[in-house]
Amino acid sequence: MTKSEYTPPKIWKWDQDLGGKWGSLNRPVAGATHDHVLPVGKHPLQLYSLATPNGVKVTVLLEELLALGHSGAEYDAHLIKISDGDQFGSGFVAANPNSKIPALMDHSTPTPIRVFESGAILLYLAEKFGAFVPEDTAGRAECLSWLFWQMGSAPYLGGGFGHFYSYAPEKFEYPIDRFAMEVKRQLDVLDRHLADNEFMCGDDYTIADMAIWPWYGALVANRVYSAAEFLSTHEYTNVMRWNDEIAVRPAVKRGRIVNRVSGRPDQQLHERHDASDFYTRTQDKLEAAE
Ligand SMILES: N[C@@H](CCC(=O)N[C@@H](CS)C(=O)NCC(=O)O)C(=O)O
Repeated sequence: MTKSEYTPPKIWKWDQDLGGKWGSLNRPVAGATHDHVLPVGKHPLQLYSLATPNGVKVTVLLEELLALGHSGAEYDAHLIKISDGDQFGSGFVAANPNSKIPALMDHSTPTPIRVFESGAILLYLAEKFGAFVPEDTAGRAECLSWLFWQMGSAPYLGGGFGHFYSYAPEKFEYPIDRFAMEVKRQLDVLDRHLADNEFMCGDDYTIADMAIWPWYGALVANRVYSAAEFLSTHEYTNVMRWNDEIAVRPAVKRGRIVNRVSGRPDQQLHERHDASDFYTRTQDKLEAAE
């Protein structure tokens, strides 16, 4: 049932503030709005990010690589505040012309390499260190299929369901219904698969889990959009089991607090420049020292 009608004009025109949580931030054009040189820390890898689900994917992988002993995965994680428009600074746009976190610069190569899009960053790092992506053809095909499933599916969860359920200036029945249905279908895809598989690609934890967990794990754990009850996420018992299994990994616990600027102070590490920062520079410690 359509509750309100909108007749689109002949030519769409940009209203500078669409309303809602992100309505005044985005523009219908790309490119930088201001000059800003990105900081560069001491480590080979420089990450420019924020602890949204897309950002967490990368910090979890970096912490997992370090936990495996890959010292070349040491990184500086610089905070990009998207609500302040940091993603439109000239330095960030040079790292990612799409102006979205996360963006990675690899300074370990003769000429620094930029990588943007979280899926591309996961694959780049997994290949660089030969970890968390299967080497055999069949295993690799399965892993990349789920990795790209996430890249194609999560925009329906975030940009579709999450936007209209949480961020839009008003609640509209049609888009909430449409995207709730799609998100429940996606949860069922995951649930059926995880009934027969410990992780997304079988027995081994891979970049496919690292890509999917920050979105769909957070959804069933009610950490995004406060929608667990609305979507009856407790019914997806295999997704819940998989979420719990991943959530307790020490590297995941570290990765998910990097570049986090909300929630409990001890769960916020605004910037990470050294492994010791987890013990000395979380917000609770910084506030106590003031
Ligand atoms: N497909 C991209 C999506 C990245 C993305 O949407 N990032 C959001 C935060 S989760 C962002 O930077 N938004 C800022 C904006 O829209 O201006 C990826 O996976 O890296």
